Amino acid sequence: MTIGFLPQLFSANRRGPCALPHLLCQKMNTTSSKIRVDLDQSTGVAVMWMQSPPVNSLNMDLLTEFNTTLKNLEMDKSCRGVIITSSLPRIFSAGLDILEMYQTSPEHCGQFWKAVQELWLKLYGSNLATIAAINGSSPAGGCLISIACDYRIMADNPRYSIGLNETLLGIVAPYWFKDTMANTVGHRTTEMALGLGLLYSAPEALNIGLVDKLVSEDQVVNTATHTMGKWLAIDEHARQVTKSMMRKPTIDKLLSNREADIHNFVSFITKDSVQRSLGMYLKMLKNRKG
Ligand code: CO8
Repeated sequence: MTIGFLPQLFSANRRGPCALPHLLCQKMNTTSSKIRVDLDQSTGVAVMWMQSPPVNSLNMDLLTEFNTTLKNLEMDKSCRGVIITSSLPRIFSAGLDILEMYQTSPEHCGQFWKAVQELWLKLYGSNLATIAAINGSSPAGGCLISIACDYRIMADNPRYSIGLNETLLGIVAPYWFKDTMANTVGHRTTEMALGLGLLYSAPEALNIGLVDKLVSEDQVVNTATHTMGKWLAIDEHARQVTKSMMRKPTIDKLLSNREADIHNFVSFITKDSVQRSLGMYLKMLKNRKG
């Protein structure tokens, strides 16, 4: 992971004029094995490309790199906004990697859940302006990443879907998934969406406000970059305080309850009945192929 050098490189000119040679100042491309970052220093906008084939499922490695990347960008004062997208065709993210929760030890499940919490806490509470450029399907944890951002732009393709479909796997979205969804689309829509495990097509997602804009597939990242300009035109302090005012109560609920949430997750996910459901779901995914 090479992003780690960014803060040192840019620390001398945080939010100030660039003292480095012109070309070096304008664009920084950094690549770890699962995330590529393109930071345009002239605009302060970074694009985080998830690149973990086949489906960007959030396993320990991707979660860890995601969290480190976001932390480094957050500390890098030359960065003011982040666009999150996928470099894989047709998939934004398949959500949490089910194999991390299936037939693994309670200790492993606990560490995994802590990393999932960390991702949400960092992203939902980020001081940066954040936009999800959803260029493919985005179930469950993929949807969580999207709704944790400030704004969502999705590819206008009815084959792509987005939603919190946990109940379809026989599992229950935790309260902070539910709260993030309710903060986005309202209580009643969330109740139906979670209860039925609904995955919305892109046009349906726009209709209920789960995403904010649909554009053609090849324009998703460009439009996100253009839209980011609007967010960055707002006074930074005013934007950050407003965001915190809207999100802090939801974040505080988990922060004051993190260990209990991990404990609840581990005791739920390791139940025999839940493990059976996950096993059946994995089998269904494999059979669907044939
Ligand atoms: N985890 C692990 N493996 C996965 C996942 C996943 N989430 N999604 C897909 N895969 C695997 C498939 O099994 C397949 O493996 P293999 O090649 O070995 O057969 C491979 O990835 C490719 O998958 P597909 O062939 O299905 O690829 P497609 O391009 O046809 O479809 C989709 C891509 C639409 C993403 C499809 O794979 C899909 O629907 N995946 C399942 C998505 C899903 O339901 N995710 C939910 C994960 S749970 C979660 O995020 C929140 C959990 C909260 C827990 C709370 C508990 C208290």
